[in-house]
Amino acid sequence: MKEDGISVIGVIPRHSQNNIYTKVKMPPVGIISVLSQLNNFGFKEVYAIDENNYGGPMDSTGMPDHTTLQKREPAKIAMFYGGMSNSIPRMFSLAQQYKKFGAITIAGGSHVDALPGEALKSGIDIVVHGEGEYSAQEILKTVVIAKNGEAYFNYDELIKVKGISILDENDKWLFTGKREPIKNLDELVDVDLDLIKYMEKRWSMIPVSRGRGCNYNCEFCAVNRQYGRYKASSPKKALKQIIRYSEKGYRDFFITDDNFAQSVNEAVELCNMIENYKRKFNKKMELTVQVRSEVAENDRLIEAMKRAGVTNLAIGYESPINEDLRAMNKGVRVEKLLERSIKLSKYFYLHGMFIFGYPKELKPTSEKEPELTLEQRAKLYEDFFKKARIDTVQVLNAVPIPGTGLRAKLEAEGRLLPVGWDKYDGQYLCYDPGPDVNAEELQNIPRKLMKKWYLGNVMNRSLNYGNWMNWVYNTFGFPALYTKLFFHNLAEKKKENLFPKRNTFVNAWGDIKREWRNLKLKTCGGIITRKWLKAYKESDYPKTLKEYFSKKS
Ligand code: B12
Ligand code: SF4
Repeated sequence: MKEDGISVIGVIPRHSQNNIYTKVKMPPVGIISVLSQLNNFGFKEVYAIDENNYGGPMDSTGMPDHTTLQKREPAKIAMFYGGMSNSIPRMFSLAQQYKKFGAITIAGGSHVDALPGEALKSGIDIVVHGEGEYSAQEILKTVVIAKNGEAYFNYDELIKVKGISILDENDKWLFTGKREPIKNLDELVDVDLDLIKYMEKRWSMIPVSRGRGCNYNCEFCAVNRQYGRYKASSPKKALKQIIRYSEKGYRDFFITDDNFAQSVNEAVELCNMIENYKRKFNKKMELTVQVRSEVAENDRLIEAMKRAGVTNLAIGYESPINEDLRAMNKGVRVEKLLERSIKLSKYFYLHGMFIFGYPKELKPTSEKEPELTLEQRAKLYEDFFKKARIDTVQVLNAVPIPGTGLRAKLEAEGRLLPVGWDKYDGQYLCYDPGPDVNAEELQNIPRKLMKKWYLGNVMNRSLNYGNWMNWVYNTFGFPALYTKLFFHNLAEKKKENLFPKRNTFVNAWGDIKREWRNLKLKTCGGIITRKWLKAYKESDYPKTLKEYFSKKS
């Protein structure tokens, strides 16, 4: 930290707590990457706080106390992560607070990228579209520091910066024009997570961002629209980041790319590098990656991932119904999803992400076809979880995220419900499903599915509270469990000629580990699910939903 000059704060606003990932402490890398590029700008201090992992001073409402933070280290530039819609109300209230402190407020991320006008009216001075690293550098070059220490930007210079939105002299929205995407991600300064101060806990996982964008274009997703086709930094750069944090004692890593295997050769190269590093320095490491099910088609990649220490795959299955997958433009069929998932389950733990009741276009009565009921759909989901051998599941309502084709469609049809951004976390229905679907039932089924998965059926929830029976069985029935799994694997091995090969002895141990792991996660998931259900019941949302539809009818 320098003695004089002005300071810059980056803020990751508190997001919804109704999420299966609530307990996972991991910062979004995008804003930290932006801040990491500001090293040589002569600022007194550049630092960040993550309100989702925060142990600093608190205010009387139990939220991070920015007034005290400002007293400790006044920041004249406040940068906000605006990529998560459910944290947007918090971001706006912080931006207004920072404006009162006299700071220039800047935000980037997929939400503000899609809705700059809203942000500019809610306390944000500058919205950065797309990738923020070079735009932020250029913006900050236009900042002028007055003799009294106040900071403001040079408007004439600012409007020359491409890829930003501001309000012009007449308070009208002004977009400065499209910016070219960053060509060489290797040239960026490495992401420095140490910029984040006042942490409450060590990170659960270290996020490593190698690539951006996606070659698919699912209707409900903002990625392709924000970034376009996939591009990535070199495997060497990602390895450097992994080594840096491995040397700080971290063992769990999360590759944040939407599809780790988008470029198979580079994914294999990175895996080989990680394997070599682990072997050479005798390091233990576990990696979680997000992939599409197509990864099952490539044995060379599966083998490399296994050897590198990839243990968890997060897969967006989305739906076990072909009609839904087609409407989403997911580019896969259920039969393939199932076949691939069964294969992948033999090598990895699978986390399945699902959307329930995907909204269809409203059709005139004459064109309507008979549809599955919501109950029938729910049953298909439950069957699929089991058949696809998924370890942990997440079932959400479809969220009309800003910047997606889904939102554009629902908006054009006048089907967006008047709910706040805080409800955009997948736990709440945010759109009108149309006259043939019971909105209340549609709202409740995803949570029922989660409840059943993590807490069991009614009988299980009362008799086997906290899964105590399973804990007892796993602990004392250990030899029986091992023998059962050993013979099960032996029989499977005879039936299937799997490649990469699996060792029956080792795999029985692996399966026992899986039983323990899943039991632990189910028990934790059960606690989180109970909390949500309680929070939901106590919230005003069920009433809002009822009132909206009764008024409409
Ligand atoms: C990794 C990831 C996760 C991880 C980790 C999250 C984390 N802490 O990073 C996990 C799995 C936990 C997760 C969970 C969820 N996620 Co998520 N996630 C992602 C993913 C795939 C990558 C994020 C990332 O690292 N991107 C790479 C960086 C480099 O890009 P970036 O963040 O966009 O940042 C760049 C620019 O936006 C800009 N920028 C960003 N901030 C700022 C700030 C300033 C000041 C400036 C100048 C520029 C700037 O510059 C950056 C660098 O170029 C994104 C999709 C995506 N590709 O972005 C979804 C995404 C962010 N997730 C999304 C969602 C919805 C969720 C969930 C709510 C899903 C759910 N219902 O469970 C949960 C919420 C978790 C929670 N607790 O609230 C949505 C958010 C959309 C929205 N408007 O709300 C996204 C965009 C995916 C989508 N569906 O379209 N997620
Ligand atoms: S959901 Fe996944 S596969 Fe589909 S566009 Fe988004 S990132 Fe790509």
